[in-house]
Formats: sequence, C-alpha cells, structure tokens
Amino acid sequence: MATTKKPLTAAQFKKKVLQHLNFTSSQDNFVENPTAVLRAVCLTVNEVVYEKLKETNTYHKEHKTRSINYLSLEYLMGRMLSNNLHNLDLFDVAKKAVASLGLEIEDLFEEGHDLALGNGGLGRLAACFLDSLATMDFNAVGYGIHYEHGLFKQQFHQGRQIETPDEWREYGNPWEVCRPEAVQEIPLFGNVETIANADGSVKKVWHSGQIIKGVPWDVPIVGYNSKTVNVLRLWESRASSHFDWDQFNSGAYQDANAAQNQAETISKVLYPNDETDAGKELRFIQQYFFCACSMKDIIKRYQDQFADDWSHFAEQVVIQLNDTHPTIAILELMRTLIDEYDFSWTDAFTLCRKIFAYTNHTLLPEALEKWSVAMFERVLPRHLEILYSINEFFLDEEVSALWPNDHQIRGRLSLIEEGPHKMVRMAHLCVVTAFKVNGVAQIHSDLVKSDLFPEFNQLYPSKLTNVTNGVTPRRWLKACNPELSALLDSKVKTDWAKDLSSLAEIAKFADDADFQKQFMDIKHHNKVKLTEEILATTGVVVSPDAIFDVQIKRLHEYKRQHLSFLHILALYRRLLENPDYDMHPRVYIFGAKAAPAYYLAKEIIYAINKVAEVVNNDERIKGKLKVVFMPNYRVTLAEKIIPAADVSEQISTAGKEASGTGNMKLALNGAVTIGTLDGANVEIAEEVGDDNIFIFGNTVDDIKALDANGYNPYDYYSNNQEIKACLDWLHTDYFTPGKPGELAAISRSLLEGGDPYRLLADYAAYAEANIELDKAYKDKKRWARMAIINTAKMGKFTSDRSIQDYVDNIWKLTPISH
Ligand code: 26Q
Repeated sequence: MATTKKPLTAAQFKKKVLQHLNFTSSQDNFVENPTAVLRAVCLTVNEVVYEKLKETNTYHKEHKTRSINYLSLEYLMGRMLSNNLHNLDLFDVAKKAVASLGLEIEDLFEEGHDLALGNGGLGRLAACFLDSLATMDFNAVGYGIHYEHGLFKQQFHQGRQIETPDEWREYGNPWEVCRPEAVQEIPLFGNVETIANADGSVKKVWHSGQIIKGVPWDVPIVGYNSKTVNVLRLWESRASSHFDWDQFNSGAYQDANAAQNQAETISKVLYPNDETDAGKELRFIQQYFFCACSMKDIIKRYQDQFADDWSHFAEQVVIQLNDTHPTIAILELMRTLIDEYDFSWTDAFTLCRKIFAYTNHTLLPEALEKWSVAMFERVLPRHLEILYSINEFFLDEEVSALWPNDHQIRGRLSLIEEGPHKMVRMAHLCVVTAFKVNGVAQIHSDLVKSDLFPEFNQLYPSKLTNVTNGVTPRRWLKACNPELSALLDSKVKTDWAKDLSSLAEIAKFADDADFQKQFMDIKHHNKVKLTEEILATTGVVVSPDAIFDVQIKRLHEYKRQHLSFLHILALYRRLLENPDYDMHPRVYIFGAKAAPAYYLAKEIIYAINKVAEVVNNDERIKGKLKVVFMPNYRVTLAEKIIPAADVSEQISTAGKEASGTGNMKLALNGAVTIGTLDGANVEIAEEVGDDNIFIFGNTVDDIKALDANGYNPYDYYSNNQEIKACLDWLHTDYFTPGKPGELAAISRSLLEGGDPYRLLADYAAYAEANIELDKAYKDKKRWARMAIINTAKMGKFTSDRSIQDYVDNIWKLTPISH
C-alpha cells in the first residue's frame, strides 16, 4: 500500500477551493453563493478521496482479497461532507480554510442535501455498516438503486402530513461519479424455450421481451482514520441502446418515448415501506433490475481476475442480503451459472449455498415478502422455473428426510404458498439457500428461531444466528455532538471513535461533581441549540430547562407513538385538574414520517399536532407541558435532536421491534431510555444496568399469555379512569373546535379495533415509569450519573462490533494488513 501522504494544510486546502471556484464553477462572488463554495469544498475533498480509492482498489487487486457485497434496496446516508472531513481528519483544516474565505463551515453543511435513499432503520443500518467496513479496512462494495427521488419530504398543512418529492440531486451531487465502463444490460419478460440436446439433456433459453440498461453511479465511502475508501454502487435504469431510433425517426416519438419512460421509471422512486405497495409489479422489477445489475457486476469483477475459472468464486465472494428485498439475486446467480456457464443444477446450487447470507429485520407477518406466482411468471419466467426446481429439491430431499410424508409441514415450509392465488415466499427461499440467517438483536434472533422459522431451525441447526445491530460512533457522536466528543477526548486516552468500549473509562467519573457539571452543561447547550431549531421550524417556544423527551422513528402502530400521545393527554388532564400537579416541565419532541397510504399512522400525526396546538397555548399549565412534532424527520434532523435528548422513548410492543438503532444513538449521547423489553433495549438494559434505564410493561411472554387468555381492551378502558377519560376526550371537539370526534380514529382502533398492539395493557406501567423518571430527573446528581453511565456503556453498540461479528461468524474476511 502506498505510504500515507502528508496531510493538507489549511492554506493548501483554501487554494484548492479557490481553484475549484474559479475553474470548475467559474464563481467569484463566493460569499454570496455558499452552494458554490460547498461544491468547491466537496471537490477538494474528492481529490483526496479518489486518490485513496485508487490505492484501495490496487491493494485488493494485488492481494486478491475476499470481498463482502452488501445488497440493499435502501441506504440512508444523510449528508456526506462533515462525515468525510471527520473520517479523513480534515475537519479542522477545512474549517480554517473556509473561515479564511469569510464563511462558517457549519453554515456550508446546512446547504448540503441528505442522501435519503431509504425509509428508516434498515437503510440507516446499511449506511452505518458501510462506514464501519471502510473504517476497519475490509474489502466491501455496497450495491443499491440510484433512485431519482428518495424518501418523500414531509410538510404539515393544518396538522396533516403532506408529501412532496425529494429532489436530492436536482442540481447534481458532488459525491457520485458515473461509471459508463460498467454499464449492464438487463433482460425482462418474454418466454423460455426448451431445447433438447443430443445427449438427452435439455438447454433452456430465455428470450426476453425487453432490455433495460443499468448505469452505475459510485459514491465513495471513506473510512475513519483508515487506509480504505470503498464504494457504494447505485444502479440507474435507462432505456437500452436497443431504444428504437428507427421508430423515433419515423415519427412515432410517443411509442419510442414511452419505452424510454418505462425504462426510466424503474429507478425513479423509492417505495415508502407501505403495505399498499406490497405485491406491486414495479417494485418487483426494481428488485430484479438491481439484483441482476449487481450480480453481473460481481461476476465481472471476479472474472477480471480469474477469467472463466469458477473454482475460486466462493473464496472470493460473499453476498449479504439486507432483508428479503434482494432475494431474487439467488435465482439470478442460479440462472447465470446454469444457462450461461453450463453448470449442472447441483453444482450451481452448491455454489449458491456458499455465497449468500440473509439478514431478517422483521417478525411482523404482514411484512414478510410474497410475490404472486402469476406475476413472477410474466416478468421472470426462467427464474420461476429455477425456483420450482429448488423447491422440489428442498421438499423431496431435505424436508422428506426429516419429516417423511408430513404434508402439513411440506405445505408450511414450501417456497410456494398454495391457495386461490399462489404466492412465492421470499424468506423461505432465503432460509433454504443462505448459509447463515441472522436476526438483528438477541431477543429477535431467538424469536426468529422459535416462532418464525422453528422447522427451519430443526432442519438446519446451526444456520440461524444473531448479530446485534450497531451504529457508527463517527456520525452519531463525533460529528453530531462535537462538544461531548471534546469532553470525551479529554478523559479517554484511546481513540474512542474507533474503539467505543474505551468510553467505559468515563464511568469512574459518573459521581464526580465537576465531570457531571461539564457533561450536563454540554447537554444543556445542545438543548439550547435545539430550542432555536424548534422555534425556527415550528414556531413553538420551549425551555431548555425542561426534560427533552424524544421519540424519533418511522410512524407505526407497533412503535406506539400513540402510547406516549395518550400519556400526554393524561398529563395535560392532571395539570388542568390540579395546576400545582408536581412534575418537572417536559417537552415531547416527535419526529416521524408515515407511509403515505397508512391511514392510522397519519391520524396519529394529526392528533399529536392538534393536541400540541392546544397544549402549547394553554397558559393555565404554565409551560409545564409542550409538544412539538418536527417536520421532515431525516438523518440530518436526527443529528440535531439526538445530542439534545434527555429521554429516549423506545416503547414498542414486546416482540415487535426487531432491534431499533435510534435507541443506541440516543443512549450514546447521554439520553436515558424509557422502554419495553423489546429488540436491542434488552441488551441496552444489560449494559447500563437496571438503575440507569426505565423498563416497563409486558414482556414477550406476558403478551403471549394475554393473547392466550383472550385480550379485551375494554377491560383496561373500564378499569382505568385515566384511560377512559383520555379516550373519551378524543370524541369531543376539545382539540378540534367545531369538529367533534376528529381524533377518534385512535380511540376506535384501541377499542373496537381490538388494540392490536396491546397498548392499553401497557398504559398503567408506562404512566408509573414516567413518575419514576420525573422523580429521577428532579435529582440532578442522580440524573447526571444515569446520563453519563449511558454514554459510558454503549461500547457494545458500535457498528464496528456488529461488523466484526459478521466477519467472524459469517463473512470470514481479512482486512488490509498494516
Ligand atoms: C416492503 C414492500 C414494499 C415496499 C417496501 C417494503 C419495505 C421497505 C423497507 C419493508 C420494510 C422496510 C424496512 C424495514 C426496517 O427498517 N426494519 C428495521 O430494521 C432495523 C435495522 O435492523 C431494525 O433496527 C428495526 O427494528 C426494524 O424495524
């Protein structure tokens, strides 16, 4: 590996920025044009980045390093500049250089767009993993889709969510580079011809009906204080060169144009995680387009080194499937090996079983992907044949061996769900083929084994495993919380951003009055900054002396934003009934997008906004309770809210949240969790200890017992005066003057709707835990201690540890040697 070059000085950096401003952007009045300066700064950083990328590639070529190929339909990268500056150790240099141009670097950051090519946790996890892979010097490629529009922008109009398109690259994106040399062509539709060979065997030929071009855009992924720059390769769909120019020239513009539009539609927009999108043909084509491009690229990279000798493929390549969304890659590799490289079926399947591993992110039955056999056959006829052949082998050889003649089990495990509309079960294909299947937190992985795939666990005893999620401390502490980072730097000798467990050293200061003051002063200052942001975006005045109680995540019933909503109503009632009601002032801060067609989720947003309007303007309660719903929650907003949080709300129904990762980011920044024993909360509680977390509510087993006894939400409604009063309140026009019952959808879902997420069963325990929490906060020393311990004990939850677990137990990679 080339020796590391001398780092740039601020003067050199400034000179390069000016050059880019003059020659690349031809801008001279730069102080008036911060976007031009931002671009010039990014281009300057890219000079360093691309040099390192070249060195990384050269190293791996020379050493024939095994690579991990991460396939994900989603990447929530957020903004890139601040992260790249930190990771390259250029932050101070750039800050100085930009200051000498008369600008603040922090103001430049604000000009940047979020790369929001994902919905939530799963997409952000992929981004954290890429950061760790580069930081730990592993050879990794992330593959994804170059969506023209990422996750929609959210605005509130009279309290209701309005979606507008995300235009993240309307004016270009300095962090990506197009790689025309790696374009791929992808067939779709058509039919399969069976040709009989002379020896009695058959050859299958897929005659496609359409060909789509896949154009790769590479986004460099810069490791923190490492030798590596990897890439995230995002595929954009275009009409292929088979575009009918004759037709176009002969005047049939519309037909020719329609083909082009249709091709470009494939990568046009990210699906917003919506049940109504389940089964949509375009989503399926998106998945196939992306998988086929990625598989061809992986094979091409391999063949550049080993030509047609496939004997090293399984040593060189491992592919991780981020949920079932890229499952079709399995069938695509099978098809390629059999139809294009003359592999026998058995050799092809044996190879596939060495290459793919699968991560499950959900137990919710409605979220398990299924595709109709009819649609499968229309779009990918050859892949369906291969799927059937795998199913036959699986049922007749493997299932039959363990459960001979057990038709029930065969039906349950089959890759095909029988019924009036036959469906393909994508998760089953993954579990059958992958050599490892992991859940994302211990409790979730245990449930994957015991409840989701019990028979598969019997069939393949060591296949199902756990890798607990993690988050990158570079973005989620160092970059987003510079003041706390500086304090930690002053106390911890090792580079905690690379070795997060070393933060445990600060536990010894948890009772130290000076340290407590420094720690809590920083929290207070972060709260002051957030106060300004809240005022600017919502017009609500909040006090930084109040408890900042934060619930930031996608809006979903299982996450139970409406549990804290109900509790807010209760607090408001208590304050109205007794103006001296003893509680420390609290600000509830929500951030959440609802899937556009998710009716109840949108009603919950509306209800919170309506209650906020009334509560925030009611002078009788003397500012003791405030509610803000910050619009357009995204990575960039998370980076502002998290450092300012006192309380982290993690209150999903036990057994429903696979892991959660916001819980880790908030605790890392010194917020105290109030939460259920769900997902990674369980492991967070183990790390921080029972005294430093507020755990409440029914456990997974309790919930099962409740269900077994016949759950009846009216029991709680009738027996708990507060629940009754608050739910009844929603049927009045108190919060929606002149429109009684406008917020009643929530109450209806909890009562007539059967309370599917058992919210009422946890209400009393939640209210009780909040009283404990309030008491703890009033004891300043106790709270400071809790906050410090939370930061100190998050070592386990760095994504570096997750990646090391994947490497040791699944991927078996070796890093660049130093
Ligand atoms: C499905 C069908 C059609 C269109 C979209 C989708 C779709 C898209 C995204 C389904 C699911 C997702 C995302 C799921 C997700 O973010 N899961 C979360 O993953 C995190 C990382 O492991 C966990 O921490 C969370 O607990 C889990 O909810």
